[in-house]
Amino acid sequence: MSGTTTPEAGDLAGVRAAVLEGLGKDPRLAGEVAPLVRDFRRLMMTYKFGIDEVMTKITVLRDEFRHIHEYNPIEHAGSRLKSLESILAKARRKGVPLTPEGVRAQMFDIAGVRVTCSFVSDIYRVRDMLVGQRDLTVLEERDYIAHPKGNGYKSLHLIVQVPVFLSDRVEDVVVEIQLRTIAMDFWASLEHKIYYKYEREVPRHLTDALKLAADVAATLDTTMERIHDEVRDLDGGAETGPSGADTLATREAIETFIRTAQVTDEVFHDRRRDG
Ligand code: 0O2
Repeated sequence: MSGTTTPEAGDLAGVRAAVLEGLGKDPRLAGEVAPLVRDFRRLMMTYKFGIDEVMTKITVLRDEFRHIHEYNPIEHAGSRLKSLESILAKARRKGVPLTPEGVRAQMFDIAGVRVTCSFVSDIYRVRDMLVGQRDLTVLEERDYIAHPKGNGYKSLHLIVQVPVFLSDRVEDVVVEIQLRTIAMDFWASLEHKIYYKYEREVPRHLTDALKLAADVAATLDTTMERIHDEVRDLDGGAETGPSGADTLATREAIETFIRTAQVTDEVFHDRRRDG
């Protein structure tokens, strides 16, 4: 979720330039652009309100957890509104009509909210709390944790719809919520930077290394959650401390993590050396 901006209220020139760019800079279309610019600005504003609605929900959950419970599943929450330039570029790439209606009907990641959690189980916990809210409708769920992408990408994506109450109407706004662990987020940020640095043509040894790093990140997630569970059980008042099975499971998780990290490091160096 980078390279994105919120259009400023007075930034008409920027919006106009982006729309013209999206229309292929055809000077004959210049006269027709003004109403489109106005419609796009309005569209972007409603997406921003959609983000505000979802962020309020996340903030409420986070603050409530902070005050009432001893543990908070939400580490960090952020948002971004895709820039008009990115929207038009993606619309062109995917053959989406360059109209507010076309964009609204076929692009679901214009408004984005990202929630970072400590553990995988927290992701599903936050998901359940969100989808249980009656004014939030889930249109689609993409579970890239249960089914990671080929490059190693993991996250849980929810495409949701929230009502936004405007002065003269209620508009249902689509927002993409991405839920990740810290390790998944670390991986995705680096992969995203590399992807754009190489303009989508990433050298093979780097895609291989990223795939291996995704495995390490996944085992780190498992190990950290295992350790956390064992300590939580201890805090839960178990007088005898963690059971033998708990301790064994934690030890096995740590050993798996160390093995995965070692193998990954060796494979990465071998592949780099072999070109
Ligand atoms: P940015 O800069 O984050 O906004 P689709 O054609 O609908 O199947 P689409 O539209 O890519 O595919 O949807 P998907 O898979 O849900 O991806 C939407 C967003 O998820 C992306 O937005 C990224 O934020 C994130 N994402 C998905 N796949 C990857 C990946 O392989 N690596 C990383 N780092 N992020 C990913 P944008 O617009 O690509 O980027």
